[in-house]
Amino acid sequence: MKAEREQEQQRKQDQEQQQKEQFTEAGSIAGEKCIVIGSGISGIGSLELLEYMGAEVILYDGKEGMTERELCEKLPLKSNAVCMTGELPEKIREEIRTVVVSPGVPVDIPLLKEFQANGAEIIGEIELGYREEKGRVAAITGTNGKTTTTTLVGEIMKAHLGEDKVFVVGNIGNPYTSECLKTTSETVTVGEISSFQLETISSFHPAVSAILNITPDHLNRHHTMEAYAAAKEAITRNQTKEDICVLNYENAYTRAFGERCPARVIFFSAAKRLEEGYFLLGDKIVRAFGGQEEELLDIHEDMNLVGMCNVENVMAAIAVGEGMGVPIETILAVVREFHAVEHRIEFVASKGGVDYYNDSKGTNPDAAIQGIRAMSRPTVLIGGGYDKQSEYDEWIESFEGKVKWLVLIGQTREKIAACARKHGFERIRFADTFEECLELCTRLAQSGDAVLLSPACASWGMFPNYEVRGEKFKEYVNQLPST
Ligand code: UMA
Repeated sequence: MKAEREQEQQRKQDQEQQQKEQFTEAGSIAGEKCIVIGSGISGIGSLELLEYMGAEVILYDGKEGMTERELCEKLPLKSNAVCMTGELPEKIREEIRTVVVSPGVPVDIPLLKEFQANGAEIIGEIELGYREEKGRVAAITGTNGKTTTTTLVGEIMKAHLGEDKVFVVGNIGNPYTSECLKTTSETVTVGEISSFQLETISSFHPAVSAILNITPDHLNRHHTMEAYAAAKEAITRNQTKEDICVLNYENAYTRAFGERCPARVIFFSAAKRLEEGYFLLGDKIVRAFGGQEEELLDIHEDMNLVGMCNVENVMAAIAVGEGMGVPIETILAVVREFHAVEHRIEFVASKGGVDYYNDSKGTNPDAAIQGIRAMSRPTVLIGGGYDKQSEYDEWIESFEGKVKWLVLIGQTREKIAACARKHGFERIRFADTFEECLELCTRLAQSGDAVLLSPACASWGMFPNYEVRGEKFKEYVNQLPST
């Protein structure tokens, strides 16, 4: 049995090495014509890496109305890439061998299908970066909690190895391709990896992975929950029993996945005493292994983060940290010092007795439920934004008398209002602009209340991303008079 496992692991390692070598060997990518689809930060990172490796790169963007001139303005100074928009010439569609896709580009668009039919390899930016990775990788996915957990794991690894030996990359906003060339056999890369990014990996192989939870999100892109869950589970695709996968015992999808996960599974639970793993017992985070239980932290005294979601994130980060070989004392010291990540249930300021919280990263109903749960005061809630075809019932049900007013903005406002009324919640107001919404919230909130921006929707359509939405919220709050 052990021999079989070793053989299987060896086979996977050889295959991975071969894939890497094929890609980076002199002559394989050097001089080859590659196309990068999407000119956001992933696209530009990929382009720079490919050019560094000697490839001839075409930068393509499918945005309607974008001109080649506008696209060229996005090129890094030294780049020789050719910029293309609109319909691609047939010759290009036929001769390209490697296509690097940005995460925001759906993998089922006709252009990608055509490249594939013509024999091109389609990879994502994460896969491209990984093929140049020289160190160990810890990778975190999940519908919610990714950014907090990834940031915390990054801090834990830095405390253990030193700042310059750790790279925190991925969906968190730092392309892997911008960091991968700096990696060595002594470095660790910590990646926040989204389902979009996992759709286009092939050899990506973390030593420790984590799937924090899987709840409905991005269904406009993945179409079904099964496809969405499968994309997340792909984080373990190349893992073996020598690797670790950290899973949430309290999430139906991740618990079931534990049965078929190719890596050694470490569970965490915020609700159940586990025989093995990390769990919450009263106010204490406890670790159980080999029949021994050990109290690690008190969630009120030793943590600066609010909400049960953050207890889960901390348990996951401890599990990943220990999986990566960091001593528990180092991990706990980092957890004690760690504060909320920007835009994730972030306390902004108290103005006129009203506490303002920025949870702009609450971009789906499940994340927004965590935002409401973390509030301990009557709350004026800002919701609405881009339509990802989410259902809002559970979010509205989680209001449970805590939400005083729901102020709605954006494309989804009518859909959310209809859903709220269906559940008997009538205290709804609409705002046409974000500014109008913020002024309205300030008028509706009384001393002792909280105002929470946790919209359950993406920001697209009103803002370039959730960060800009959160920044605007904070700017507005910070200029309010203190009394
Ligand atoms: N584009 C096309 N064709 C398409 C769709 C888009 O050409 O069919 C072009 C757009 O015109 C645009 C470019 O692609 O020029 C944008 O690419 P992108 O959307 O992949 O954006 P990037 O700037 O490269 O950012 C991406 C991630 N974006 C998405 O997944 C949508 C960032 O995650 C990530 O931080 C970054 O790579 C670095 O890894 C953001 C995000 O919203 C934060 N992620 C989702 C989430 O967290 O819910 C998954």
